[in-house]
Amino acid sequence: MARDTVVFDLIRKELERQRHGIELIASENFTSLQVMQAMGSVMTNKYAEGYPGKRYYAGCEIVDQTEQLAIDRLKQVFNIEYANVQPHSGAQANAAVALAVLKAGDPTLGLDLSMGGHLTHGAAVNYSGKLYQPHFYGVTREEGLIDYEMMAEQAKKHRPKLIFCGASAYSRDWDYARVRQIADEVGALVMADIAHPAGLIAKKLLKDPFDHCHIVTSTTHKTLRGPRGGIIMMRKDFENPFGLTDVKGNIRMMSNLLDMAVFPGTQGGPLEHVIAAKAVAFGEILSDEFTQYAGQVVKNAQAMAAALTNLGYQIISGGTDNHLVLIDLRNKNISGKKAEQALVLADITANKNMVPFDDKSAFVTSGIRLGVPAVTTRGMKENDMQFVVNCIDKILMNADDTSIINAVKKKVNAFMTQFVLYPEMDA
Ligand code: DSN
Repeated sequence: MARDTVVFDLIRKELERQRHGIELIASENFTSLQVMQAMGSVMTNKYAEGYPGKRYYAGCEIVDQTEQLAIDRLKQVFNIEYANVQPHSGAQANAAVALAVLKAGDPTLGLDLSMGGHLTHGAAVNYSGKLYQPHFYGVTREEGLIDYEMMAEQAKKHRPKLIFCGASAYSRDWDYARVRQIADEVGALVMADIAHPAGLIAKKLLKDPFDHCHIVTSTTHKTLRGPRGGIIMMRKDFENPFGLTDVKGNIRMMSNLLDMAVFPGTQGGPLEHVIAAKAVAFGEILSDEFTQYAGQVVKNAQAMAAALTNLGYQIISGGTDNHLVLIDLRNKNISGKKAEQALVLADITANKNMVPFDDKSAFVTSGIRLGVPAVTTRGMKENDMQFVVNCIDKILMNADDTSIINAVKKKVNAFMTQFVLYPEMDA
């Protein structure tokens, strides 16, 4: 077969883009080379419907071992008793949980998307908003903190079967004990979606959701720095407090219900090449090097928040406990859309984001979300955050000035040469 130069040329260009730019999308990161090597391996050739030791295809002896290794390592990472590593993504993990614990039309309660919530926690355009009956809580107008009073009121009013906690644009930690208390009062299960802060939770830099939440889901490619994918976890695999049943009406352990909801419930053959890469990433997370990395992520986010605040930027909730900040740009007279577009011209990648009580649409927005997991992987430390913030400020204050944007872009590209990315790979 002739080499597909068209596709590989695009891959080379993407490598160059990643090398030259400052990556501040809070949900992105750079995996290790060995994670990508596992992903780009012969494991992609294998069909393996089922689970280790219980497959519908022959020849699964080796993929059984990599999948079991991924499960065992993930259990060690979070000190848990149940893990399913097959979900293709965070959305797939959440769909499987919903299928396992909800019936069509059941009420749910989650953080409103416009307040920093996740699409799969009940948004009207998502399956979670179409198949179930979603209700929402938000953040407080004054502090920008999760409004647990509202959560409790909504729970009493709508009696959800499942309460989601977790966010995609929230810079503070969660009171999981409070969420569980609210859920217990109305007979709901709690699912924490830790896709964003999972790597920090793994290293005990944030509160542990497993003590209070029945089920925990995550992606594997954000702060966990693994391949793109999803996971479902529980600290104990026997909890089924509400006697949930399988399709035949049999009460089953929650672990069985979740496994069945992933396969055959919502997925067919697992991506064994991605699962092998997850195993590699989970092994990396167990290392001291990752402990240092996670600590540096928090330090960098706090340094970035301080530098932004010094320049008059309004950070929702006034600061950060995790890896990101959400900035309300209204006092700077620039929309999130315009900010995103101007920054990318200078090779700084970030995403526009609605802020709580936003008066602009999701396509325009008043805010921008900045995250540091990727630049921390590149090797940036606290003192580098001032340079990054100065570049952002220069762009946002001169968003229509092409010559200033070009000058900043040159500085950005020169700055990034010191943070080598994938030196083993050809340009
Ligand atoms: N869309 C992902 C994010 O950027 O946060 C997950 O919600």
